[in-house]
Amino acid sequence: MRLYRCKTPTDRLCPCGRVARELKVAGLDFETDRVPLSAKPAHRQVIIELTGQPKVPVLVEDDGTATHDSRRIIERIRQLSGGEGS
Ligand SMILES: N[C@@H](CCC(=O)N[C@@H](CS)C(=O)NCC(=O)O)C(=O)O
Repeated sequence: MRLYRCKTPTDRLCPCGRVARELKVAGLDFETDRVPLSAKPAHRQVIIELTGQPKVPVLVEDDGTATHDSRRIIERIRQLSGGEGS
């Protein structure tokens, strides 16, 4: 799976980092794609195409399922890792 996230260089400061931490704790393999700021919508075209909105984090599973909003992504990670909500 692939995590689209912002350029904040730590996992401690923002929703993207929160999701990255959760993926690591769950032990799920993922690739990271850091996207530029959404101030220029063209920079987030791939995100808009995937989710209809410009914000990251966005998690794309291997079957193409895309989830946005960190709270929803964290619920999904817990389902995928067999935890709460599965
Ligand atoms: N409620 C959203 C907030 C997402 C959010 O604000 N993401 C930031 C990056 S951490 C963003 O895309 N900001 C706009 C930008 O980077 O231009 C969530 O929890 O996922």
